[in-house]
Amino acid sequence: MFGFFSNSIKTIKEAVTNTTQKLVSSVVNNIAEEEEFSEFVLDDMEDLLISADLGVNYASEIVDKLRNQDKIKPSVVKQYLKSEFEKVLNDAGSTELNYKDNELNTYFICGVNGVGKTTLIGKLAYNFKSKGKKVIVAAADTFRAAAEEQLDIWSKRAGAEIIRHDKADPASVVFESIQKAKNEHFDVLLIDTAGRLQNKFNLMEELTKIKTVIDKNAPETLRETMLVLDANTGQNGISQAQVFTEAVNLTSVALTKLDGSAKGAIILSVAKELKLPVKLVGIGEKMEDLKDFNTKDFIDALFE
Ligand SMILES: Nc1nc2c(ncn2[C@@H]2O[C@H](COP(=O)(O)OP(=O)(O)OP(=O)(O)O)[C@@H](O)[C@H]2O)c(=O)[nH]1
Ligand SMILES: [Mg+2]
Repeated sequence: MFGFFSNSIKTIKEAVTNTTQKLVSSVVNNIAEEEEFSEFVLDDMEDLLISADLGVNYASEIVDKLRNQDKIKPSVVKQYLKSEFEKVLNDAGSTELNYKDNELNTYFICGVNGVGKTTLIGKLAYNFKSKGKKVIVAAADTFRAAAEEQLDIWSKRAGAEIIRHDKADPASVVFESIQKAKNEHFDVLLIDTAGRLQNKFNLMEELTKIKTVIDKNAPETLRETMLVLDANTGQNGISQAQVFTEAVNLTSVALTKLDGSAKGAIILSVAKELKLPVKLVGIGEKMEDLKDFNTKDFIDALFE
């Protein structure tokens, strides 16, 4: 286990309290005392899962497995959901953040506007720095001046270096950052990108250009192409992800704003629909509020 990002005093259990309520407690409370999985009970269960943001397809798949079988009774619905969710998360692949010692490790971070990309980069920079790593951030969101300023503040706070050129071409900022990171033997390069372009086509074109620069100049250093999703967007996040997958080859997801969200079921949808593991979770606005995602801890937190 990489184990870099577990310093926060807040726990995963606190962060998923509302999700637990919606996704597990409400189903168990409404279903567990029924005699059998009648059509009526199954419909009820499906509605509850959908309203917990599990996604229509996945909710109906779960319910279909319970139809016309006599082995599983409503009294064991909690255990059933637990093993179902565990399997889906395990099938999506390792949740460990890729990292190699004594090499440059590049993290390409993308996502739509406001999801928490720059904050995540600040948190990553801080966490890597506090483990003694040499960190540089590339301000490849040159779309709005305030974005670079914001990243500058985060990187100073974390003690990381930054490459920024107001209004420059994002791909050229990334190129320069890669050269510096390689020449000066940095351990970590974090690439912040724009979310707010006039339209999706422009954004995807820009990300594709950045990806090409990485592929040409430092393919062996790319550890994660990570999509940042805001937990509160729920199922909307899944369609966002599909667009990004077409532009860049995503390897993992960071889920932000899980604190207080009741839509943590998105983690299961990401695993199920996109076959991508969630590797990091944001549980607040502070530098320490970042956690490694771990399937066992998440399942334990959901099911006590
Ligand atoms: N509660 C909470 N707030 C968060 C978390 N992560 C980010 N935020 C807040 O979300 C807002 C947007 O964060 P940014 O990091 O600026 O998002 P961004 O994706 O870089 O946005 P653009 O650059 O506009 O695309 C800020 O107010 C952050 O403080 C989190 O894990 N929990
Ligand atoms: Mg930003």
